[in-house]
Amino acid sequence: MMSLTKDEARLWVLQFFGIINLYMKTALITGATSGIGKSTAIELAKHNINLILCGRRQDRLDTLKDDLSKSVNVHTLCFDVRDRESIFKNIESLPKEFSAIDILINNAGNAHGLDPIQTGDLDDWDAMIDINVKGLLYVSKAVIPKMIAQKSGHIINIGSIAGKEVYPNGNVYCASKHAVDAINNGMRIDLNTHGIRVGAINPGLVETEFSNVRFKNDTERANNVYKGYDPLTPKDIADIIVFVVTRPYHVNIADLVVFPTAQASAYVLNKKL
Ligand code: NDP
Ligand code: 8X3
Repeated sequence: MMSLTKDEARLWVLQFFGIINLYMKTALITGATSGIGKSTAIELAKHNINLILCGRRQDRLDTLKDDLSKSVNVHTLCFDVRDRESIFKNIESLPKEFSAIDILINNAGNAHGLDPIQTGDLDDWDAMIDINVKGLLYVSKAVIPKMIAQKSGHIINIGSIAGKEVYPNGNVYCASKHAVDAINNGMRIDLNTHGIRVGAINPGLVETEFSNVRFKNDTERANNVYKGYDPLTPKDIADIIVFVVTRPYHVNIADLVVFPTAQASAYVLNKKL
């Protein structure tokens, strides 16, 4: 028989009778299958926040759902953020208990390639603009009307130091994250009168699958990115997200840059190799 801790059992009883659900918030996280998004799901679950986990890899969503359902209600949505029809269809047909979204974490995204502008790959450029910029906009467009109707909500956009500075060969990835920076500021202004909080977290180097994607599964090159210093971990960012979403309603953390201690800017890194 499945064994539950005393706290898990108490939570289960409250959820079963629908008591606690009235007070529990729900967060939708894009890119929950890996790295920062996955860690954020794990940390938010520890704070009794129900979860809508999104990504393209259903097997990973299922495994995470199995783990986290022990403590909170979890629903999964499998879509590509480039597919706007699928996004709207999935978000509009959420089961009733997940339809009020209190927190949106716009996290899905990646870099594709690291090449000078003159030799950059057009497919990589399309991927970065379509996923990091247009994908974030589509998901936001599907969720914001719900938040406006509720007269509350909290949107956290995962930007990057690449959205504050441009580094060699970062051209289009940096452009996509500069766009996220502008969208974050624009959203906060436009949603101001609706009582919706909007803020960005802009990490420096975090060890995730990010570099594997950027270097198209060249594992050695990807691993080298994180050698010779202590990079941030996905949990470091997830802990900050927990801090941001647990501030009292009158506090909105609008824009935050977070580096590992060894990093001083997008391209100043104290590596000891
Ligand atoms: P990972 O590669 O570990 O995770 C990326 C996540 O995005 C995955 O869950 C992936 O899910 C999802 N994703 C990617 N493309 C799509 C798509 N087309 N449709 C739906 N989901 C997609 O990287 P990180 O955790 O590091 O990245 C998360 C965010 O943090 C990104 O926005 C990244 O730019 C940003 N960031 C990362 C930093 C770092 O150093 N790692 C630093 C600064 C910012 P799936 O493949 O299942 O769809
Ligand atoms: C990810 C961090 O420095 O590779 O956004 O752009 S960096």
